[in-house]
Amino acid sequence: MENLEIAAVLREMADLLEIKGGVNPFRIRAYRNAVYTVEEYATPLRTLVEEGADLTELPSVGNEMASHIVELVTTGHLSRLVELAAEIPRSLVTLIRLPGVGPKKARKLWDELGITTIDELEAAAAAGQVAELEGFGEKTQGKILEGIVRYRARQGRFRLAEVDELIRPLLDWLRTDDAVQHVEVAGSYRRRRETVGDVDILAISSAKQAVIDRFLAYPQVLRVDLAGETRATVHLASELQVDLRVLDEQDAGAALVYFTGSKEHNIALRRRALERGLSVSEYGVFKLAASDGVEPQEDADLSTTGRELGERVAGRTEQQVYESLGLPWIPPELREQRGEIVAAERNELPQLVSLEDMRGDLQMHSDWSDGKNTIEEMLEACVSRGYEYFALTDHSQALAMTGGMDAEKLARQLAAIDEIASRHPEIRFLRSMEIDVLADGSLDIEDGMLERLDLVVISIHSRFDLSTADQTRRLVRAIEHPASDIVGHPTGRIIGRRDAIEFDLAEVLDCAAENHVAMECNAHPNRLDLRDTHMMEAKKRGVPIVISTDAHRVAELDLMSYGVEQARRAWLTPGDVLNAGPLEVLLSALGRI
Ligand code: DGT
Ligand code: CA
Ligand code: CA
Ligand code: ZN
Repeated sequence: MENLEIAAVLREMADLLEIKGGVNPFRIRAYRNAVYTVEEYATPLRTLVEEGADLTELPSVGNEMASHIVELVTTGHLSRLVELAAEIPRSLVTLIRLPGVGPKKARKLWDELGITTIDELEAAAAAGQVAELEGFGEKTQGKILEGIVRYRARQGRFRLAEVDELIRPLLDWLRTDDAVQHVEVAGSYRRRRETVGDVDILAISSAKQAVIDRFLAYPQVLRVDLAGETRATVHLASELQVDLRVLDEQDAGAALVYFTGSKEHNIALRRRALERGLSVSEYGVFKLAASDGVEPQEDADLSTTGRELGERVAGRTEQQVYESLGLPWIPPELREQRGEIVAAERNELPQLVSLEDMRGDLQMHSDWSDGKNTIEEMLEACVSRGYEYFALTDHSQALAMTGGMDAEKLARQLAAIDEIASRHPEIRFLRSMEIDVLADGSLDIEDGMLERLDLVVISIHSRFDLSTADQTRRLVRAIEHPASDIVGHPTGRIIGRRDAIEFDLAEVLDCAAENHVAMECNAHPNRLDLRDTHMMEAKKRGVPIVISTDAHRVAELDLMSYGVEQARRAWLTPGDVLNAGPLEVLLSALGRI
């Protein structure tokens, strides 16, 4: 069992205990803290269990949690959960994922209306029964109905980082088999889309059945949906669907192009091939028998073009496939039919930014607000990642639950920073802060303090519900503040959980360009905010982008790769990303020097 799956069981325990009610809050917290530890833990806990390590040495893991983890790893299930599920319907935990439904409300819905599932809740809310319950009301009922629509919309899609975590051990499992020559993941995963529907794995082997057998024997396979001679489809315990195709080496390039997609990109390639008297499919690029002027067909599979296939001209590598169509190789992140084929034809594909280009991280928190590490630990972690500069951005006071700083606390922090920075000349310490944009667009700290900062990040953390006009006005006013440099996670969305706030994107971007304010691409895989298409719009309007992790602990500094991947999907080059460049250029683009 993978860490993510162990964490999911412990989280379900905590949720069920909370819905049950009357449970000591410390017990529930013990589960939640353990969830955190397990999710964050870099190596699979099963290896610790196999080695007989003492799990209680892990942070927030006591005897009870340790024995739960051992039971899960060795048996695949948790008897306490089975017992609890006999008392409380497990499906109730899905209800508390909806906005406006906490554990107490879920319990009440079950007690009073017998609701145990989202479908039942939807029916009851649509019939107006939910509003009548004490403590609910019309507003909550409306919010619940909206939440259900959104819940359904995202169902079945996994965040990219979740997929990374689930799929890496499976790839290792396949790669250690002698029958497997090479494994590659295609599909939306390879295009680094922010969410992934299913995972498309391609394996090269001359012993196909052996590879299929190895795949089906993966311990996390929950059920087998299809098992053929060269392909199989399974669901993992996490409910993630994985397709495997086993290929001959000579077909690998063509298959990789085809299964990487996107579908729209494939269709455009196929049309281009037909115009050149060629046919492209997952099996290769072939000459078509003597052209008789048949019109290229828009969609249909190649086999249905009704023309004879001639000589095979490409298929072993992706490079060859593109070359046979008169194109340079196109990076997977660009294969979304957003102009990449035209750009490739003209040899105008962008030199995409890469992780190695990044010279600093411009949003992170320390234990002065809601971060878990000290300032110095964060600094040292930035040094060890080879950064030239970094910005420490603890919260302002409006975010009270984060220990946000008022002017007095900031003054103390600045003194502490002076002392730490003086001992670390190896990296440039940017004194910064993530300052709340209040509902009226003013900033959550005195102007006098802003002058003492090297860099000012402004973010919205409240009043997500303002009208489009008010939200636009709020952002414009904040961006126009002379101290503002970067808008943090500009749309505030949390993937699958909270929608983006509504504002006039064009107006806000134009205002940012005019005021030398950058937009952040928040690299946290739950946010990825701005998203790819918004960043393309920002680039078009001359707004600089920064990519920041918003790390709340040292390990999260490594989330930078997710931000970079989204920036690549937005066609950004190192020149478009301020923190991929030298500090002087960054500060000058922000009007600081
Ligand atoms: P997903 O799984 O929803 O995140 O998105 P993809 O892009 O991974 O889509 P998927 O898994 O349905 O198919 C993988 C690739 O296979 C897709 O990107 C392109 C190719 N493909 C699938 N269906 C078609 C099709 O009907 N026509 C063409 N030309 N290609 C297809
Ligand atoms: Ca897929
Ligand atoms: Ca698929
Ligand atoms: Zn924030």
